[in-house]
Amino acid sequence: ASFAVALPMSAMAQKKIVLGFSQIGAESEWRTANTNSIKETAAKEGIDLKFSDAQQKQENQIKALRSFIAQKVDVIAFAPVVESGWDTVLKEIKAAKIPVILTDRSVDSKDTSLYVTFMGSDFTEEGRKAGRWLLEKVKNTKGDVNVVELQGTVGSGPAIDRKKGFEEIIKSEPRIKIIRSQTGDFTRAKGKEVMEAFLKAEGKKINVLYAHNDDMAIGAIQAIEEAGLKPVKDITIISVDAVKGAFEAMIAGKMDVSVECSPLLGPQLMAAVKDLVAGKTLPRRIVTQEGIFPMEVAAKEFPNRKY
Ligand code: GYE
Repeated sequence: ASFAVALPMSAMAQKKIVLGFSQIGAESEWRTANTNSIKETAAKEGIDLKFSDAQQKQENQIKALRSFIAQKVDVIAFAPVVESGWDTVLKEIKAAKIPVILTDRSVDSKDTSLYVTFMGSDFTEEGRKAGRWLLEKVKNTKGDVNVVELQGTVGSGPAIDRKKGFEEIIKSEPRIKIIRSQTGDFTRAKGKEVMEAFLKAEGKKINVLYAHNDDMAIGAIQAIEEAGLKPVKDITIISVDAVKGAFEAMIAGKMDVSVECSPLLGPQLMAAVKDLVAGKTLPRRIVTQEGIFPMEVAAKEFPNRKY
């Protein structure tokens, strides 16, 4: 008879929260660290994670979200690859009464009741940090400062905002001009390819590379070296993310600076999921705390880096 009581109780205690998570893909070092953070924390916190990788395609994400509705998960979280085009599926999720947490990137939906919170970085501020670093760098120099820009995925929050924040700051110094700007889709291969085209078109006119992430910057550094030029010395390299690859490049003297964007969202996400299931109210916006790392501090900071 004692079993009859013990079994249902332990079964209840073991009822795990089910979280459906739709990830963008595996396009960068940042993304891999983000995925690892989410998987590790879910396991540690005893959350049953249904993880789906969309390979940088919105249509795959929408399919994954619909399958989470069909599976009746407790909470849905996702990192939207682009900002637009989510209203229909978000309305379906709302009708199924499943709460939604946006992680990393946001959506442009006018109806903000379609999600509970947006958790991630302030990409505009990251762009401003990159711009302020450049202003400081050129303040005692003369002549044109020709910048080429490698943008992230077209239509994505970080690409739109990192461009906007950077431009907002550099417009106070008319010598700084963006002479070419194109997407490298946040990948090394594309970053290298587009930088090769920039070099072919503009050659030695290029003074600065502003890349929206480290992977594209690292690809571009290869292109610069293959063209017989020296990164840092001939072309100033400014990037965003501050992943290990960027620290290695800075320590090797090949990158000037990387603005930090933390991918370690797992702990905050799992805490938010638990709070939601416990009926607590979440803040509408949860911002990640971040810094900026110039090459002078890279060797000292490297041992403290977790991604
Ligand atoms: O900067 C880039 C990644 O959305 C903040 O996506 C993220 C960006 C990150 O591919 O490396």
